[in-house]
Amino acid sequence: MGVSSQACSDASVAAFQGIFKLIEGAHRIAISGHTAPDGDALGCVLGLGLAIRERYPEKDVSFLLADDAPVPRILAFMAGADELTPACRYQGSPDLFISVDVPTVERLKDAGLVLLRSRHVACFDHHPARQEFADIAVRRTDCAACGVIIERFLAATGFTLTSDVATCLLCGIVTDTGRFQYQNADPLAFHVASKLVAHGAEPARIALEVYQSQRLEYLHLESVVMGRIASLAHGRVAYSYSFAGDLARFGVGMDECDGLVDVVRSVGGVEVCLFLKEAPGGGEVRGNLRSKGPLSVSGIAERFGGGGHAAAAGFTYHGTVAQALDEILPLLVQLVGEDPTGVCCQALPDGRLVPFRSTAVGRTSMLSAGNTGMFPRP
Ligand SMILES: [Mn+2]
Repeated sequence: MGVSSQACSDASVAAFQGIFKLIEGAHRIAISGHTAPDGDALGCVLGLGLAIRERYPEKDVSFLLADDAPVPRILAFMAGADELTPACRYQGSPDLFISVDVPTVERLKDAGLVLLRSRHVACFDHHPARQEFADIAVRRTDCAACGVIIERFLAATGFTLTSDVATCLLCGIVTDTGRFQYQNADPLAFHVASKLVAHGAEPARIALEVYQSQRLEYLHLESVVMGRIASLAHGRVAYSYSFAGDLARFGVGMDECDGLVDVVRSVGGVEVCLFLKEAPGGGEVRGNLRSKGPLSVSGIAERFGGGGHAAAAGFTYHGTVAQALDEILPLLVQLVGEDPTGVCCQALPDGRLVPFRSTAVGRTSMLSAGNTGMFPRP
């Protein structure tokens, strides 16, 4: 049995047909992805939305943004991106609201209010959810990207894949698999990507726009984040961070910083890593967790009210970067199976937050010469 037939021969088919009927029966349709949208969220809003418009030009299809914020610069190349509207400015009450790449209503932010005004709600997603919020949901945590699910849906229900639709969906798959480098890059992800390229998706354009179009200011911020990378638990845990002042100094927005966790992830020998970015004004810190192997970081994200996948999860922490490190570093050390007792961080005079292990008699630096940022082996 081929990859494509496998993926269509399950319970999703009934849900696909159910959502297809909802689309056919709706005149006004609104589609939204999650807050702080990434390539998969926006690629699915636009890919699905453009496909519906192509097939049903008479329907009124709106592309919504969960936040009242501009479209991330590196994702604005996708067809239809200029029509994305902040949900808070959308006044309609749709016949159908379609949520893509969103595990909880909270992650829909302002679009959650549009959902409440909608007659029917459909959901396509690949995140685990605590509670289902749609009339019909296709939730496939085994899929690398929501873009994979949307392509399966369009193929199963007879939609035309234009090159614009294909590029949007491929952008979701490329970004959610880290350019097919993460553990989720499975045969189905490659199969669907191959199909999308056959339908006119442009991988080189996606690579150019998303990965080769950084602003110099962003790269300078990245160099600061690189300079702060510290490791502990014998190099198996790594972290770095940016302060609100860094973003202000370099003129970089929060939405530009999604790739910074990959800089921390790239350190050899690291099994799990953390990147923290302080929101403007302080008091709130966004955390990104990654696992490079079999360990799951989603449980730690959930402890702080967030969530995600085993290999990639996020959360929002209320407090300072240093407080967040003090709470989360012991959990990461424990996750890799080492002793988390007394693990915390210490601010050096230059502002760097280095790993530390406090003892009963007081704080003892673990930063001995030749062992910078790493706990000595017992
Ligand atoms: Mn996704």
